[in-house]
Amino acid sequence: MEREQYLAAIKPRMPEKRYIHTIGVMETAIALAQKYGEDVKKAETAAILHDIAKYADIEWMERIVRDEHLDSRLIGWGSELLHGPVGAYIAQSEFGITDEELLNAIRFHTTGRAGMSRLEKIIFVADMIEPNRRFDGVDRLRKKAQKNLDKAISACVRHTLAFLIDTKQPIYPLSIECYNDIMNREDSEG
Ligand code: DGI
Ligand code: FE
Ligand code: FE
Repeated sequence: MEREQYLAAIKPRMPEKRYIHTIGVMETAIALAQKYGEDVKKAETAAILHDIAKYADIEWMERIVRDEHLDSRLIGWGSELLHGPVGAYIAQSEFGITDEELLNAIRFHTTGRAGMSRLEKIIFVADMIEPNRRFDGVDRLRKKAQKNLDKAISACVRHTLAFLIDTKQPIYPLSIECYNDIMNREDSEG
């Protein structure tokens, strides 16, 4: 499927604001893919579909987790944690996407995970720094993304975890594994 077809498919599934965010993620992901030598088309498609499940019914999403044997730890965590894994399921079942790299970029876009691929990092970072995002520190993250993808993902993951701790929210196991993996790599790189 082409860009315009994917965009037409997601538009009715989300409010205008989320659609504008998605366009921002798409443009940012394409630019990062070009900069870091990643498949531009894959980055484009993953970005367009990354939040497709954001407004899906939570009971339906939990049913998908059970029926499709997704990560069973997801039950009870709510739509913020469900929409990535369920989004990957929709990409596969409704849009016929079979590329595991592309599906993983959608699946892990909220939490990250240990051993993220370049495409996963690009989608995670693009989601945080797209032009419509406004929060303290976003400009520093945007500058890092222009310089070094590994430094950018490190800063983005640390920013998310610091925010979760500040706002007293529980941290999903994959988010912690992602953080530990990045810190261990930085340690071994000196
Ligand atoms: O869907 P978006 O709003 O574009 O962004 P997202 O999918 O990266 O994140 C959605 C929300 O999930 C965001 O408010 C941060 C939150 N989040 C990310 N990791 C965790 C988390 N929430 C909890 N409770 N635990 C996590 O580990
Ligand atoms: Fe999301
Ligand atoms: Fe998003």
